[in-house]
Amino acid sequence: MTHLVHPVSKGICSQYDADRLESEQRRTFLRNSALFTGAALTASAFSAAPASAAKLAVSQSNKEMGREIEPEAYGMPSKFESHVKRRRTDVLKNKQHWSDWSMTPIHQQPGIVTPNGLFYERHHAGTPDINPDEHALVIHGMVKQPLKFSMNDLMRYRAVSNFNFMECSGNTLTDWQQAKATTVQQSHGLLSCAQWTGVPVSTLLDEAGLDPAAKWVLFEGADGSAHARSVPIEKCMTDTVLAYAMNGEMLRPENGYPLRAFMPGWEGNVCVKWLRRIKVSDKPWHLRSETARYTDPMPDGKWRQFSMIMECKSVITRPSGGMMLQGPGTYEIEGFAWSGNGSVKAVDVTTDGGVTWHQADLEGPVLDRCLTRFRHTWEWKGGPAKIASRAVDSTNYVQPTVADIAKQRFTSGFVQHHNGIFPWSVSENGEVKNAIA
Ligand SMILES: Nc1nc2c(c(=O)[nH]1)N[C@H]1C(S)=C(S)[C@@H](COP(=O)(O)O)O[C@H]1N2
Ligand SMILES: [Mo]
Repeated sequence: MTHLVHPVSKGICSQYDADRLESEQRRTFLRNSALFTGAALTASAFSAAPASAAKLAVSQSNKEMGREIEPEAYGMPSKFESHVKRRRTDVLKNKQHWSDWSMTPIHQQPGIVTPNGLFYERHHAGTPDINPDEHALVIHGMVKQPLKFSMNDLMRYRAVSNFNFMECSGNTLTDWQQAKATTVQQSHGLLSCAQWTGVPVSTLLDEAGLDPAAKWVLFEGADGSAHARSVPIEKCMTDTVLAYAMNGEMLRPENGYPLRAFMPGWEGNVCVKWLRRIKVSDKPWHLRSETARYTDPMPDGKWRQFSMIMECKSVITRPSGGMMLQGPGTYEIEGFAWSGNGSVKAVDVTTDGGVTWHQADLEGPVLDRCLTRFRHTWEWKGGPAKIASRAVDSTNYVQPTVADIAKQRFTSGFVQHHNGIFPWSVSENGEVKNAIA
């Protein structure tokens, strides 16, 4: 008989989770209660323990009053989940606290929504603390009537709410030619997904009255870097939102409170935080962030500018780097797929290094320019294996390998827009490692 092992039999989140294993001792009671739940939920496919072993003693918490409630506080996650947090990369060493990346633990995220406290962060000059009562947004340049809005003004307009991923164009950039990141949080954690609420910028541009010659729009932030980007007018008139809320609450200061630009499917860098100014023009500005940075080197020595779209990509989040498989048996391979050009049409999974591919199941909802979960059940026989996923989007674009990308553009050094297929190796003893090269 195959030795069946399933995540729910050893811990609620993941039996492979290194962070969780570290502090396993403290959590014996949690594991015991999970054992029962797991067996009950998955009895047919993954019996965790025979019914006789699941005899449930009355727990101590049944015999006493619980902790006093805090009826008027902001709710926080369980103290037993404190290992689930954003992290810096281990690959790049950083000695200051103003410009950095703070990465989402995507391997610990069930469903498609990233909680606000775990949403990735990228700052160029720290976080300003802006009082919304004093904040103003100005629209000027090639418009009939320049306009100035307070936050109260903005919140009187009809808002939209959409689920969309956001990804930094630098996501995965440490791992083009060599395996550097040890976990999927480090290799793919500049990626998150939220329901964004705000006012379509087209509403405000229409009100200001666009000059017929208008072609580009500047978005500028109120932070110490005065971060700014030029965006084509078409993107503004179709789906750009001036977001003030995500996942049902106002933005956190770190994500741009009280107002940011959000451009579905485009690189995080154009989603200017702490937005204070929108200027309309007939040409782009060619700012530092559009010449020295956020451009892509091409083989002919030229640099590609304004490569805003985050193309179709996917990654297996479980099992992934740093995890351990606990012996041969049935494993649920899962991960995320997404595309800045539309929705995810299909995801294939290989467990033999790309010799054969199997179509994975997509977990609903499958939304436009949104994280989409995929799942594939795998019988691990115990030998060395190489697992990877490959996504196809609604335009029929197929996620490329790094070798495919290298045929079109430069891929060594800290180059952006790495959407290549990302393999993990599984060794005979169950250790999972980055296998990009
Ligand atoms: N004003 C301002 N906007 C900004 C940035 C910044 O440093 N300042 N960083 C950009 C980058 S590179 C990214 S990837 C996203 C990150 O947004 P987040 O921190 O909410 O995840 O914001 C963009 N907008
Ligand atoms: Mo970014």
